[in-house]
Amino acid sequence: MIERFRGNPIIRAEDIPVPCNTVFNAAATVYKDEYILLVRVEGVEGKSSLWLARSKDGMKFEIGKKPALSPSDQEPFKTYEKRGLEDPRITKMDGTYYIIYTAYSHYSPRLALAKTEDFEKFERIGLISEPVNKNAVMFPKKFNGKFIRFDRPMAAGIATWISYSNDLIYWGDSKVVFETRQGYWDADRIGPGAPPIRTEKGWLLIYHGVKMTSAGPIYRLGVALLDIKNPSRLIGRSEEPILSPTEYYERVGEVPNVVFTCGAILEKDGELKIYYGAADTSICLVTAHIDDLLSAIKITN
Ligand code: BMA
Repeated sequence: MIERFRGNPIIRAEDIPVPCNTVFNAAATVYKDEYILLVRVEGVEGKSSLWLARSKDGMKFEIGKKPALSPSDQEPFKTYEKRGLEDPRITKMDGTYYIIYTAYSHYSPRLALAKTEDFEKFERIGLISEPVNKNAVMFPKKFNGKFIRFDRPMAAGIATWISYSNDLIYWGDSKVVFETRQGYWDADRIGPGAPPIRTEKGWLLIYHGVKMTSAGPIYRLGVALLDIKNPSRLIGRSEEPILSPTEYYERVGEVPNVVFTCGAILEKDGELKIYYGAADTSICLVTAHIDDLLSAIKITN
């Protein structure tokens, strides 16, 4: 169902114009006639910042000359971004591109939100959760006047939660949407991956699942389907992963056995380009037809 791009990895540390440790976990979107990735680059010292990569075909990317977003020197962000910015996700709504990322500090990770309209100027909106929270994805539309996000408060990392907001700053009415499954590839931890994609059958969410082994965690990707009108209702999810670390570049690297997505782009013909971090070391691409992903869903609700 999934086809790996033959030219993987599409972005490596050597492609960044300054010395860095790794490059991985990128947000993905389309702006004007370009594919845009917002790439997590971990510097040699160990802190991450977010860099822009642009492409005409979604496969060959050009990296910017400097980071688009790096740890802020302005409060209140300064305190909470001291250890870097990680794992961004982009959601487009009414001409604005919202970027949720993980703000990292000695207080542990929390969620932060920024926006841009042109990928030139970026503006921070707020710190939108307490620690520990990660992996937030925003829906590309409002529901009954409210913004919706999924996220993964730590609480052992066992569940995807939904929260609502009127103004993007204050979020609440939080509850669990779905959780880890014993005996499965997503038994020990889960987290939202790419922002939800609208389909005829419901909202398709690509998420990561972790299974612990005696040699450490294995990160895989799977899909979940949520009710189109009420995304807090899970319709079903894939029994099997859609992507597992099997290639050398997914098995070996900074963190072995990891495929981890923060962004996917749906083409007009139904092909989905899924960008993912491989072994926390490079950025790779797979494609899948949206109908095949939908047919992998086992309806449980
Ligand atoms: C998660 C996040 C990701 C990372 C993954 C695998 O907890 O920190 O940034 O890709 O672990 O190491």
